[in-house]
Amino acid sequence: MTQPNLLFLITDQQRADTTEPATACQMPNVEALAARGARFNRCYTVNPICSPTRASLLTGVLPHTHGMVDCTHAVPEYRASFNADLPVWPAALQQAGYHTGYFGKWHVERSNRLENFGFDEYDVDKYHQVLGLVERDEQMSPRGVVAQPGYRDFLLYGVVDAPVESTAEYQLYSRGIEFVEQAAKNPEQPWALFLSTEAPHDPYVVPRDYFERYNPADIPPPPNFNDDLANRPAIYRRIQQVWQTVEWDDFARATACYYAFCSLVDDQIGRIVDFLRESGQLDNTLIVFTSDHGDYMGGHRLMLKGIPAFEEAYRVPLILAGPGIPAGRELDQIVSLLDLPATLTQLTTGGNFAGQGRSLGPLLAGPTASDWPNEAFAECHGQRFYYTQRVLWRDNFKYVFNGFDFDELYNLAADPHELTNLAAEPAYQPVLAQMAARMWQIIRDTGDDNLLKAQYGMFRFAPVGPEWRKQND
Ligand SMILES: [Ca+2]
Repeated sequence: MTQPNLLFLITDQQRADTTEPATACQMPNVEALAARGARFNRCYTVNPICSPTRASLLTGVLPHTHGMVDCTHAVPEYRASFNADLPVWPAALQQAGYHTGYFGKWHVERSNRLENFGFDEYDVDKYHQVLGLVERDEQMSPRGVVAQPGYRDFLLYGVVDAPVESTAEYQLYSRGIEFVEQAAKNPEQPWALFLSTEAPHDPYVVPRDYFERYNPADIPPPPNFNDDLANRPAIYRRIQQVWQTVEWDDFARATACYYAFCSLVDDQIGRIVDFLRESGQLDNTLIVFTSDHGDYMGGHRLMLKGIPAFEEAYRVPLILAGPGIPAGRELDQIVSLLDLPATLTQLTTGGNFAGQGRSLGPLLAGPTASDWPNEAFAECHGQRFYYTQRVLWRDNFKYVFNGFDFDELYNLAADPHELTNLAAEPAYQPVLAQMAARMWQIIRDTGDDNLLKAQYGMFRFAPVGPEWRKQND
């Protein structure tokens, strides 16, 4: 038996609950993967937007370490610049003898020369659009746009009369099937294939037969749709203003299109899994399904993602199936996308990949791993506009350090929809101090000097400072 193949499937902007049993979103092929593998119910991204997360997935280090702290296409180099000297785990697979391919959305760095990152074959231009404000001239009905004076209309969703075969997602997966078909001719060499769809990123534009799988009238508003964001940073309310004129029925149509977009991707996943089965490769292929960040989709009366640090944007799907993965396993421990490089290097080549993440091996191996550090950490450096934000999840608590406003603290067990900010509650000051102290420890351990050295008189507003642990141990 050769080393297992790796099929790494990543979508863009897909929140975790679209793949969970309670959802109205239909992804039966992903559900089947979860049934014969493991689903992580609390996997967090390291950043709520594309490039910082994607560069962390490649390098296994936090955005401040790899330098791509904002989106490749949206900001000048001085604002976000990838450190190309860092080791990347696909290169470790290639060096271990894997035949490697990457197709679809990249957005890790600006060279788009993937031969420099361990890929034998790639195409990162053909299967996605240029992001930002997308203008499309097809006829759409229905079609949803958000209009504001002096801004170009923002296309949110649309339904087109076009066959699935015309979509970028269908074509991307056809390319992927070609790759594994070729690879099957050389069964002695393992392969690693990365397929990266732009779907279900906005605008949620879908063929009509997918839209018709959903009835917008059946989609209820999320429990936090009416959150007025009181006692949260003022910028959250300012962003919420963008959506004030959008009524729930429009959110519901957007949600139907979003779910339809997820279902369209799911059909493609079914195609490649069927091909692996027919070509006798399925049993020796580790399949990973995940996404780079989520989408509010009406949560907190927001859409898209960005500086608000709520679960809708940060919790992502993570499903693994194949060799070394126990079947039907549901894991509730807190894990991070930062854990994937070490995990997948270990599960494929058996080797180690150094980085700032952990291997999920101990969680996958045993029924319980009581010494698992049940925490995740994320950092946000803004999105076009500058902000400084750090997010720490530890057991039931979530702490958000906001360099631009006051902090947030949530008890996710008691308040899963994040309606009550506990940061100013006297009873929670010890928890707040512990969370802030742990944040500083991670900042220290990962060399985030920009924050660690911010001890000048103007910056001293965290609940406790970076020296607190030293002074209190
Ligand atoms: Ca993205």
